Parts: sequence; C-alpha cells; structure tokens
Amino acid sequence: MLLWMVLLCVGTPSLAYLDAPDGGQAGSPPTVLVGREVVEAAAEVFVQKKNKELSLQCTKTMKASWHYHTNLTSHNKAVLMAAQSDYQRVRRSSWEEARKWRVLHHFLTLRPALTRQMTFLSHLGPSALPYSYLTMYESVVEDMLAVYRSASVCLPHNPPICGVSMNTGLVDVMAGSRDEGVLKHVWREWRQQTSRVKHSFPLYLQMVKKAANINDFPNKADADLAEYGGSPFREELTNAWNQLKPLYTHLHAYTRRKLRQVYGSEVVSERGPLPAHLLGNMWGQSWDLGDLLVPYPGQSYPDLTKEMKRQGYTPHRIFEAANRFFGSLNLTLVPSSFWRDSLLQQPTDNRPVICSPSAWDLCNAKDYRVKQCTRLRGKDLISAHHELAHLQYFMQYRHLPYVFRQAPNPGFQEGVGLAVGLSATSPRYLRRLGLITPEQEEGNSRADLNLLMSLALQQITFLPFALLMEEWRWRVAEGTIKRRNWNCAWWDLRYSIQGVKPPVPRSEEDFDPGSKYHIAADLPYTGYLVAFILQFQIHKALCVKADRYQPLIQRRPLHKCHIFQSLAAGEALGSMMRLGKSVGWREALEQLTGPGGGKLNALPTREYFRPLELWLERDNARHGEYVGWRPDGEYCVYKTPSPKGRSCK
Ligand code: X8Z
Ligand code: ZN
Repeated sequence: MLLWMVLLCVGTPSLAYLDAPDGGQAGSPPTVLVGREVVEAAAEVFVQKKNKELSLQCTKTMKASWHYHTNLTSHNKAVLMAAQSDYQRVRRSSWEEARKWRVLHHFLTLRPALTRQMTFLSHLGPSALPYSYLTMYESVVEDMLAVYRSASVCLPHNPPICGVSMNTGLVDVMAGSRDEGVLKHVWREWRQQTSRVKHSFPLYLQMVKKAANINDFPNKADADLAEYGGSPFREELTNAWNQLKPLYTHLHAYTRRKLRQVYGSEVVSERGPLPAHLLGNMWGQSWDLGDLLVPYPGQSYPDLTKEMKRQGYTPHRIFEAANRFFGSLNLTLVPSSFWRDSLLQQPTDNRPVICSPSAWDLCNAKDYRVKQCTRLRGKDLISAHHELAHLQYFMQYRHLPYVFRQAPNPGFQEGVGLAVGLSATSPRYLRRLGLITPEQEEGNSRADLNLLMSLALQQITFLPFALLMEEWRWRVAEGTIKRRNWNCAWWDLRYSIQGVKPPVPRSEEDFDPGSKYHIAADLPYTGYLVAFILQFQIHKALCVKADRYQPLIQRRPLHKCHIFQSLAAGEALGSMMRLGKSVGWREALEQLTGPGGGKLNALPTREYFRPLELWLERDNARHGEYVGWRPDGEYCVYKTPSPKGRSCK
C-alpha cells in the first residue's frame, strides 16, 4: 500500500535522492512517485551493502592489528596502517552516503532498525573532517602524544637515574616509594614535562569542535554524550556519584589517617584534602598503597600462585577453567580456532609483543582470540574470565548486522567483563575451583574485608577521578572553562570531587590535565566510568537471577556471590548480550535488571561494599577522624583577566 509517497529521482546510483526544489527542469533526471516499501527496500539494500563492506574491511584491519600486536615489527606496523586507512576510507564513504539519506527524514520514518543503522553510519567523529582538517587533527594529536611519549624523569639518586618514564619505572616508584621528597619530585617533574601538551591544545580544540559540528553536534561534549543519550546523562553520572560519596568519603578519611601516620601532619593535614603525590598512582586514580591500607595485615586469602603451581596449572588450563565458567552458564564455548590462534602466554622466541590482556573479534562471526601473557597468579585467572566475557559478548551478537555488533554503549562491554570478574574473585567460586579450601573460605570475615578494601582502592577511588576528568573536558569543550583558567579549573574539580590537592602550588603556567594519557591521546574515558558503575548493577542482577543474593540475609551478601553453574544467570546475561547495539542501552539494561532498572545506579556498588563501609565508619569514629575535607591552603593561582585598555599592542 502506498501510504507514504515521496518523489525519487531515477538515475542516482545506489542512493534514493529526493527531488531537488527545481526538479523536472531540462537536463535533470526524471522524477517518479514511489512508495514507502520501495524506499525501505532501497535503504535495506544500502545498509546491507555497507554492513558487508565494513565487516570485510574490519576483518582485514583486525588481522593486521593482531599480527602487529603479537609481533611489533615495522613491516607489521606498515601493513596495519594501510589496512586502517582502507577501513577509514570505507567508513567515510559509508558516512557520506548515509548522510544523503537523511533528507528522507522530512518525508517518512524508516523502520526503527533501519533508522538506527543509518544513524550509526552517519556519525563518524573526527574522521568526518575534510581531509585538510583531518590531517591537522591527526598531527595535533600526534604532537600531544609525542610530548607524552618523550616525557621522562630523573630520579634523585646519587648519581641521578635519568630517562625513567611511566613504562620504565615511574609506576613502581609512585606505588612503592614512601620518601615524600622523591614522590614530590617525580610528581612535579612528570607534569613539568607533559605540560607542553598545552601548546597543542587550542588547535586540538578547534579541530574537535569542527568534527562535532560536521556530525551535527554543537561541540565535542555533546558529540561524546550522544552515545549515552545526550547531555542529561551528565546529571545521571553526578547522581550516581552522589550515591557513592558516603563510602568514598569514609575511604578518604581512613586513607588520610594512614598517610598521616607515615608522613606526619605537616604533610597530611587533619582535615585537608589528600596530597596527590602520596596515593601510589601518578594521577591518584587508584590508590596503590600496598600493605599500608590493609585492615588486617597478614590475614588475607592465600595467594593462589602456590596452589596453582601445586596443581600443575598452565596458562592454557587457566583459560580452560574460564571457558568452563561460561559453559556452566549454558553459554557458548570458544571455538577450536581460539586455542590455535590465541596468544595465552609470553612468546619464548623473543618476539616483541604488547602484553596487556585484550579480547579480539575478527568481525567474521567465527574468529575470536585473546592475547594475554598469562602467569600463574590470581589476577591472571580473573583476567582470563574477564577477557572470555568480552569474547562471549562478541559471540552472542554475531548474528547481527555489523553496525549492531557492539555493546549498547561503550561502558557495557567493559561492565560485563568486570561483572564476570567479580564472580571470579569470589572466594566461594575459588573454593569451587579447588584453589582454596573450605576452611580458608568459611567465615573468614577479616580476609573478606581485606579483599573488599583492595577492590575499593581500585574501583571506588577511580570514579571521582574519571568523573572530574570528563567534567573538565566537557566544560572546556563547551566553553564554560576558559583557556585562562584551564589548570586552576582542573584543580578546583580535583579538590571538590576527589578531595585531592597538589603537593606544590600550581598556576596557569602548568597544564596538569596533559599529564594524563587519555587527554593527550584524545581517548574517551566515559566508558570506563560507566563500566565501573554498571559492573555492580550487572553483578547484582545476575546474582538475583541465580538466587544467590538476598539483601539483609547474612549468608547471601553481594560480595560473596558468584554465578558459576547458574543457568538462570546465564540465560539473562546471554539475552542481553544478544541484543548488541540493536536497542538503546537503557532498554538492554532494563531487560537485565527489571522494570525501572534502565538507568545508572550506584546503590548496588554500595551494597557490594557494605561490610567495608560499616568497618570504615567504625574505624573512623574510633580514631575520631574527621570525615570529609576542607581547604587547607591555596592550590592554584588563577590568572585574572587583564584590565580593559591595558593590553599590549
Ligand atoms: O586505559 C585503560 C586500559 C586500556 S583500555 C588499561 N584504563 C584506564 C586508565 O588506565 O586510565 C583502564 C582503566 C581506566
Ligand atoms: Zn575489558
């Protein structure tokens, strides 16, 4: 039935152009009336063609990328760069063609699945820039990265040890040193070096604004937030952060007291924010302070390495155990090619590889791999479960068109990996694997608290850092933070959200945001923030399905739950994964968590850490520690705008 009538120009290849306002003039193609079905059929042909082209190019690029990451030669790098540029060409031409279809919006609405695919095809980020600008964007990011990569510090030894970078030792110095002078020196020098990122920042901002505009967004903040449904999501993040704040503030107060014991109240004041250089991490995004903050030293669960060795574990066996975990949920086992093609341990032939764990979808619906230089440690066992969770996601949505073969927002894929990691961390699960004994597991509340503390120092501390970093970038992009205040505005956020201060006063001569890789590299960070919150929502929902979590029932707390062998949890997880990106993230989340559950919610995080929060409350009260922070000095010297009429000519 011809319900919707539109005018189409015959003779335009592949695309259905609507009649131009002056259509029908001599020399222009003839126009005909066609129905909605015809347009939809043409749109369907278009998206199918693009899905096919893109998945083929994706496979080529991923294969080249795999070869490079598992053998870092210049030849492999050149092959990868060529493949990436081919992929970008196809992606860009798809973008150009998809945008021509947008004119249809004035006349008819395509089926939702088609509209959704068209929308994804017609957003491209900076790659949509005209070539001259694209080159400028790429080179300005390259300049910022060059500053970051070349930054190194001289350690104040006698004689000094120079050329130390994040990759070659600064991580260990920040985490391991308790020498305040050394930590201050390293913290300051790193920022001294990376502050040169600032010179490139104005041009970078111009380019990302242009890229946002070309994709129909007013600025980069809106472009980035579109993945999550737009700017109201910012408020949702702030709400989630407010839900978590009581727990964070107690952790903050406890940490301040412990740091004061080591460094004295001259360095760590009674009620002030935490000095950023003492947190065990260059940015204070996790507090890697080893034994300093353990509630019950010497009473943790046993290290798994010894038991794994005793039982003859190998990297291969670690992944077999992780694979069985998914089998026990009645989910999909990895294909045989996984065992043949993956890299599960450090190669012995001296080939240079990037060892950080990663999961690979080669975009052909059959080829899935993991790269992980596995060692016999508890954290590698958890990481194996985490990476296979990513593979599970890839395999569950493989039936979908290419543009839907993604998680519904950038936080989901990681959120699922982290949620499965929580099950794998549970001592009850480790007992099922035979890696700890029933005696070690049962009623060991001190070991549980130590475990919760170590998780909180990675996960709870991360949230305010990630939030302030994104807030800073969004405010700069939309212009509410002005260039003359870039650095001091950064420290205002560091203070108000994170409760952290610099060890030495800062000024607008510095550019401390540039000390963080993801800012220099223009990489998104919101996905991590979302993932860290979502993981507990997902974990809770799965534990409810598995009937292994009941609030207020002491034997069934959230932090002890694992979903191993729960068919109900497996079914729920699999159904959500099968949706890929074919629906919005709220719908996918609500399907898993139940009616009304389609929003970010940090209360499951609070529930998970409840025993720790209670313990911290008592411990802070026992020591009369002030909970919260107040200013104890000036942290950054603002540049006042120059008075009118006094500017130099
Ligand atoms: O950059 C990363 C990963 C690489 S995908 C190691 N992360 C963020 C960071 O290090 O700042 C993971 C957590 C946040
Ligand atoms: Zn991951």
